[in-house]
Amino acid sequence: MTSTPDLPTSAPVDPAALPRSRVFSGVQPSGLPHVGNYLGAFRSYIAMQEHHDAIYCIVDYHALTSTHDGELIRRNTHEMALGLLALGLDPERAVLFRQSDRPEHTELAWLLSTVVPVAWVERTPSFKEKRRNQPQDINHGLLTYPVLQAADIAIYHAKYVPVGKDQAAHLELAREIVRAWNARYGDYFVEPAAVFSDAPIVKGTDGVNKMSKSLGNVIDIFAEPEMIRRQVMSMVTDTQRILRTDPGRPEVCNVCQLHRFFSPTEYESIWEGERSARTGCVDTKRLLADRIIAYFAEARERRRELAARPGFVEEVLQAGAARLAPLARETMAVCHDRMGLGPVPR
Ligand code: AQP
Repeated sequence: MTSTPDLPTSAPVDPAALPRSRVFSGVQPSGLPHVGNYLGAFRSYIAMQEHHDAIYCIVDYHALTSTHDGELIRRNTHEMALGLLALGLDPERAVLFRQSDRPEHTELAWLLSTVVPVAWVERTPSFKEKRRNQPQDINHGLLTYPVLQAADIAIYHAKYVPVGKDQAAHLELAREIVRAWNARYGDYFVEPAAVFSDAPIVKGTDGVNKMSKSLGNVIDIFAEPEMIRRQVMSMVTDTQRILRTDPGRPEVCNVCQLHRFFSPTEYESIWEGERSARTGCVDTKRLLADRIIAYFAEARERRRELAARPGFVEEVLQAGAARLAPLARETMAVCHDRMGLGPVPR
């Protein structure tokens, strides 16, 4: 049955406060996990597995729209899964799987695409952005990416989708798509709602753009501490603070913003140090690097332990896909029935 979620789609939501429901989200193996992924989405994945029926997916079909090195996609898929498990995703409580292990997603995407006017996908901000960022490779997959994303969510009737704010337009489109299908073939799919964290868009080290694997402006979670330090020290701060004695503006400084999450009990005094010029940008960055390294130290250790267990990640991914088989097949059977695929019923 369709249910219209009563969630605001712009405010951060406490996952524990939502009624128990099905949750789905996916991450592209187009690179390695970064702080933007973590603050914008992965924290919510982990929080939501406690109170919801959660399904998380490494969306390798999606990654093919921008990464064409097969070996790299396979390696990143493994790394992304390993990273999520190290960060606390518990395969006993949540399902973790690889998208291409459930090819029903692509079939459903095709079925859904037949209710989607081309104009809907042409106007998505992500497609326009890709047109700008990779003009040499505007493949058809980029255009239909949001339809596959709608299928990923709809196939399991997920109601809540923890994502960063960059995904807001895709989620709106997913709602429109299932509404259009339901209007044509009868109420069946759930209209999903985005769930945003209190860090819905984390800026990258350039201080301007969203932290993004493809822009290379990331702070990695699992890199060696020295690399994390280098990434943090390269961050652009308040561009109007030229001299060490100039007062800083924490509200516009990305380093200060990240301290809100990595120095939660102290960030106000850190901000005050910036405002009064008691501290300089370099001090504040050094401290942030220490905090980020310490924050993820346990996960880094856990990643090392899990990586040493041969076959572990693959077992988790395959078991996850197997658990979802009945659900995916049932959805496809209903779609076939309603859309007129297969033999005439006796
Ligand atoms: N900077 C960010 N701030 C908040 N949330 C973010 N997410 C990604 N970057 C930020 C969220 O992380 C989840 C997984 O993202 P993804 O890897 O599947 O896709 P993406 O949003 O396209 O991430 P990237 O790093 O920008 O990848 P590329 O460069 O390959 O396109 C999503 O919920 C996303 O919102």
